Amino acid sequence: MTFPNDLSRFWMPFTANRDFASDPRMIVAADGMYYTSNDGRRIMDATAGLWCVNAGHNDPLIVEAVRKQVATLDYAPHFNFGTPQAFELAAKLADLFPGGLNHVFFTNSGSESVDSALKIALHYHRMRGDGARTRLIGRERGYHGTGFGGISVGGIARNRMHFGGMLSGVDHLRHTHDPERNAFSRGCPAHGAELADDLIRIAELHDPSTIAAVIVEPMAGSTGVLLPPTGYLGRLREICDRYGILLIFDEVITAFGRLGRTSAAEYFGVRPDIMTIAKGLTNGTVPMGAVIVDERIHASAMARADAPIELFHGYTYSAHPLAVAAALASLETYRQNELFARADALAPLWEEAVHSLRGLPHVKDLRNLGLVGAIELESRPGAPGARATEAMKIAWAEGLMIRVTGDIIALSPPLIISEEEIRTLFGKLAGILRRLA
Ligand code: PXG
Repeated sequence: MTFPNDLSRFWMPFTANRDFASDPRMIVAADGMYYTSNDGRRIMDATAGLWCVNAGHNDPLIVEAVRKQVATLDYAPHFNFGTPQAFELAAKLADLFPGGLNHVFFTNSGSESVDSALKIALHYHRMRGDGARTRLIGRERGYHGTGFGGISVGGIARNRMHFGGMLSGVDHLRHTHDPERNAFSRGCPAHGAELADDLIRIAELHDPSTIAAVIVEPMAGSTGVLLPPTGYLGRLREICDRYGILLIFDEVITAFGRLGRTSAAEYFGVRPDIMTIAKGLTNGTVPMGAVIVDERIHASAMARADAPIELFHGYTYSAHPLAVAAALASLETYRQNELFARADALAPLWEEAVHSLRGLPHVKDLRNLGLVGAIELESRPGAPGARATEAMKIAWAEGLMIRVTGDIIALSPPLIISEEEIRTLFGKLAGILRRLA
């Protein structure tokens, strides 16, 4: 394997580029639960790539589907033309997701899904003659990708602070993290449902009739795994209904089995008006995202359009044939191997394993839900993030890929992980925590 000697040309995303170049972590192959590093080591993937490879790497069904597709139809436009498989995929997704979520708009990433969802929400109100509803509400610590729409409603300061004024008319709910009351909760924390009432404050402040939509991650991932307090999401739904506000669930990481169900909406029994998905849609194999909208939003666009084209929005690669092939095969693999049920069945063992780390050095909080785990560490004085970053580097050296954000280690393995691999993973993590300065 040739090794490039200039690592500065590729400006890496969300990475300490200079630090990486001084000690690169290079991946050259993958299979199932494991990567292969360029020096030939097997690395357990405890993060499903970036929360996307839910069926494990190089799943034979997906590989074969993409291989076949690329040799049959490499690309076709979906502006004014169609491919049968794209309609088939949309119908399958409509069947999979709850209730009235029945119409699918295809994108290429989570970020594009979020921007598309926000635009569809604004369009919906405008077409109904309720065009004063232009405000968008996000939540502190929310992550909705990196487009201008996503960072505007997003609530992670570092992702916003260097990028100017962003969208106007945006406000943010308080986040739900409350370690004083909820540290070391198993599953969803007991305290904090009342934080949903922050939407009442915001609605009354701005006049509810100016608010188009609220977007939240049902389980916040990127910020370091913050679980919704029991009852919180249902309460948010009720308040949205009271004020005529659309509720958008950003399910980019929660859809496709992460919580042991097809979606977090299904897991929590709360139905949004719009859902954004990506990642697990194609098992990470080919970039793809989608927005799934409620029946009445689609029907309204079709009935009230002011031009033959109902929505002036789309991407060159919306429903790209390779992505569609990868998505259809991913759904088939999830179904054949009953992977969502598998995640659900493993969740109790996973929870035990996560909480077995309690009492180890630096461990400030442990959180879990479905096949998601988070280990929050005490920060080193004056050096936030340094301790978890060191844990990530040691883990890599010991054959383990973990994800860190600030001083939180986030775990989200492929849903094919075995009980033995869960034990190995947490055994290694315990060793790393014991040695960490
Ligand atoms: N919404 C949510 C909820 C996400 O988690 C996006 C949108 C954006 O998706 P794209 O495909 O544009 O990246 C995401 C992405 C992490 C991590 O470490 C999470 C994401 C991406 C990279 C890292 O938690 N989520």
